[in-house]
Amino acid sequence: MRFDYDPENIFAKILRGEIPNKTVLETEHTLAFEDIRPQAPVHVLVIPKGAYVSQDHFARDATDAEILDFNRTVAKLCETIGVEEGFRTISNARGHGVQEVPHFHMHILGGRPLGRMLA
Ligand code: D5M
Repeated sequence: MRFDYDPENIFAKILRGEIPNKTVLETEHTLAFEDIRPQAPVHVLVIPKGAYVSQDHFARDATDAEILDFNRTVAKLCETIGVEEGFRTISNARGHGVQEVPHFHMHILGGRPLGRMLA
């Protein structure tokens, strides 16, 4: 598993339009789409369009406009995808975080009581 940016990763292919996705919301800098293996009734992935591997790299290297756009998109999603009663955001990073796709993504999960989970 590599953790430098791999332009052949599956989300880069989605951003280039090479493979389909179920888009929920798209903005100038951000794309949100349904997770292909949903873990809850609502399971949306939010990704920046820029080539950032993980949340720490995004927060460190992205422009203010990208960071604002990403966060406002998350807020908009939380008002529109059916998680008014609560949700969980998760972003896995690198090996110990068991990150599968090396393009920063935030999971938004909801639509049912999620239970207590910190690890
Ligand atoms: O999780 C990566 C997540 O990405 C995992 O929940 C499945 C999802 N995934 C993988 N391929 C696709 C495609 N093609 N469309 C939608 N969702 C996908 P993580 O462990 O956080 O890296």
